[in-house]
Amino acid sequence: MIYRTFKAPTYNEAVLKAKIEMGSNVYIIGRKAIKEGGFLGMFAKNFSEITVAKNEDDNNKVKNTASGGMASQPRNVFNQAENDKKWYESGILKELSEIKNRLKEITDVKNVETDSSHFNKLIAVLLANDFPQDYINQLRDEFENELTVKESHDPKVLEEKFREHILKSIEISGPIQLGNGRPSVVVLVGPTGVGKTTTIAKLAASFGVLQKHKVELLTIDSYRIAAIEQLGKYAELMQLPFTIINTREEFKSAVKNSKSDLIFVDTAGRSQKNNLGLAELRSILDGINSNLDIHLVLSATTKYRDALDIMTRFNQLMYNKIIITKIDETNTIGSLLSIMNREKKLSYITTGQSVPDDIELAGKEKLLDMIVFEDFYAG
Ligand SMILES: Nc1nc2c(ncn2[C@@H]2O[C@H](COP(=O)(O)OP(=O)(O)OP(=O)(O)O)[C@@H](O)[C@H]2O)c(=O)[nH]1
Ligand SMILES: [Mg+2]
Repeated sequence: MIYRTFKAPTYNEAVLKAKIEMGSNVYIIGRKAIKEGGFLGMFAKNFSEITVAKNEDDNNKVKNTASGGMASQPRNVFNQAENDKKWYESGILKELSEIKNRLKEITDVKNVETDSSHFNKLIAVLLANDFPQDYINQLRDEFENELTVKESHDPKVLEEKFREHILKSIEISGPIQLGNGRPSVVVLVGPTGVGKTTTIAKLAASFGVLQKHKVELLTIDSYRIAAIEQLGKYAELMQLPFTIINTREEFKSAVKNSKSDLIFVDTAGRSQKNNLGLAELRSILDGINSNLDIHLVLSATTKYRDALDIMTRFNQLMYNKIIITKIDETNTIGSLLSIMNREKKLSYITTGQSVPDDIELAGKEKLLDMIVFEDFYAG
């Protein structure tokens, strides 16, 4: 056997290259997607690399034919059959045929046809659900390495594999935990207008009023009177203690002197226009170092690139969880699901403006059910 590898921008081109150079009797025994070039892991180009094998005998036949040797003579069918019989009896032909079958098996297992019409339909579904192209490319690579040809033509398997792929990157935190002995300090951070204050009101109502835990509210949004009034009104309605925090020392002593089970901390939306920068907020939060539970609040309506940017920028606040708000305002959550990672656990989702009703614990299945597969099985 002769083995060689070929690389090309697409799988089909790599196969074509192999066939041009080695003839059409080649067996594809391996296949992988690779990335090359780029800078700091970005802008790398995708290539498909295949390993092919060819029987050396086939090579000789080609050579003989080309040089006008024996193989170019009219074949004596009887002698050929005799020869085959001899070869078979000597066991070599049998061994060769076993090798061929084994190669075919390997080729079948590894060669997912990601240009199958069902795979293209899956891509259409993902695009319609707002999954970004980067994510789809990554999924295609994974499917190419993991699915068999048969699986790539089965829409049920494709949907199932896709769900598995998404689930791998989502981690759910479960409900907010009460501190043991000391209060849990739950801080909501995020861009402007995503629903931080409204979500704090919903959580405070759930834990303080419905579950009757000892809850108090703090706000570090001290620059905006309207913001203070907004949370103050909720605190008054629910009869919960409410304190305005201006400095790290005030934050430290409010937490230290608290007799509550839970402290919810509202913050001002952060953008370039905001007076209180992320670093300043970090330095206030650094006043305490235990029982701090920081949730980044992201609106489901955020565009993919913006959401990526927000997640990166807010990382300096060392948030450990994510709340997705305004799920009711969008039909597609692909862009947000595509950037989830297991380090930042999803805690809650909010589904409308109504306090206290429109909030739910985040659940993987619930999120996956929002992906519309409507046209996938049609036709
Ligand atoms: N449709 C919908 N609207 C919501 C949801 N959550 C909050 N809102 C609305 O979003 C708007 C902004 O909410 P806020 O709670 O003030 O947002 P914020 O993040 O505190 O805003 P800033 O403090 O200005 O950064 C309000 O009109 C809320 O009623 C939700 O789940 N769905
Ligand atoms: Mg607010």
